[in-house]
Amino acid sequence: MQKVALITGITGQDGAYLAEFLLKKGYIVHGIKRRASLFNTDRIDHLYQDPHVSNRNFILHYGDMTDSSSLIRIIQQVQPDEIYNLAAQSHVAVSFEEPEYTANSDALGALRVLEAIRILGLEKKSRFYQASTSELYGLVQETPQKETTPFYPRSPYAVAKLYAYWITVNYREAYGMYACNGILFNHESPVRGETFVTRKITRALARIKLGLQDCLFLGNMDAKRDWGHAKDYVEMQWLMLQQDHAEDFVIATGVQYSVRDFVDAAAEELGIKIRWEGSGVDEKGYDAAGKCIVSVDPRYFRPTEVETLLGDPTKAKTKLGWTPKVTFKELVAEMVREDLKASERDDLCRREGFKTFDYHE
Ligand code: NDP
Ligand code: GDR
Repeated sequence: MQKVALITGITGQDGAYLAEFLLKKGYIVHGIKRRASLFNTDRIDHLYQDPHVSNRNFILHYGDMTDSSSLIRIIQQVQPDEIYNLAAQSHVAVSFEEPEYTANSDALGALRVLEAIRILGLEKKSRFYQASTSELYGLVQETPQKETTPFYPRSPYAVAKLYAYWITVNYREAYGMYACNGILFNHESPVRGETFVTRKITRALARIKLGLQDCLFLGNMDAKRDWGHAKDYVEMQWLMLQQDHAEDFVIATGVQYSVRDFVDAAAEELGIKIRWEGSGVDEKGYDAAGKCIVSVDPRYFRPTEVETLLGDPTKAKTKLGWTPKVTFKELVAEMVREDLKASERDDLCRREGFKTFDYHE
């Protein structure tokens, strides 16, 4: 029997990698996408199957994490063996602008899926994965952070995810459901959203290299993160649902870099050497010709910042056989390579007289 998986957030970075991974494993993959006024399926277009074809193994449904009725309907129809709850308003800075919506989709959204499983009597059939986050550690209480490290969330996003974390634990304990949290540290890829810092850097530097953009504006250059590759991390999401008992796991590389280190690494891939001057709000980066190509803009500072995160993946290594395959340098190189290709296309358009849009966020 083919296994059936349901992925919320299938149009996102992880959703796309996970869908591809599960299809390769022979799963029938269902995904929930929300209605948008433009197509929002760029990341999964290569997996698309015409709805008029029979025996499809990749099927999309309209739904929303804020709409219980859609979630119950889809789960009833799909009868999934595994549910991966990846959908979320996932941008930490945006969560300060939209705290209520973030709580609704990220905290109550998880509850709605768990309740749907319970209401439909699927507690023993549908295994549940919750996309938990290193942001739970926020103002860190211990370094490196592991499964037992106390949480101290520092944003509406992290507080919403804290609820989702504990409601997952509670449904596991209260109803005997196979429900687990993957506490994933930052993971990136060429399809990372353009407003997360890594992709913002690789995209902007590639555009600067080709003369499509003058300067990259960033916030806190001293923030440190434990960055891995999304492709590696989705495999762990699947493995967590293949165990005898549901447990929560930290997934991280155990290596930490600053935002400035990331800029330097991306610049190096492009053959740009940056000379740094100043600090804090006055920090600037100059290229060999003395042109300012990186500048701090306080608009990107967060009301409460998470300064440093470093994961200890020992439990995942021991129990899941976790070894991250992609190094930091390889991750940066892949992201730069893909953004350079996209910038070359934009450059071609520009030279042919078409205007390309330079959106700073
Ligand atoms: P993305 O932001 O790339 O994707 C989020 C997905 O959720 C998109 O498909 C988005 O749809 C969907 N979504 C957002 N709001 C709703 C809603 N109300 N109803 C239905 N769908 C919705 O995130 P990632 O792929 O990077 O992350 C996946 C999950 O893992 C998220 O929950 C994130 O918080 C968590 N996480 C991510 C980490 C990372 O470093 N990437 C680390 C730790 C946790 P649309 O495409 O229409 O916007
Ligand atoms: P994060 O990722 O907040 O860790 O959340 P992000 O890439 O947004 O920020 C990382 C760090 O870089 C600093 N920073 C900037 N960030 C952005 N976005 N834009 C900037 O210009 C900028 N300049 C500096 C930030 O202040 C921060 O310290 C991601 C998301 O994927 C979450 O959903 C996930 O839960 C966590 O990772 C783990």
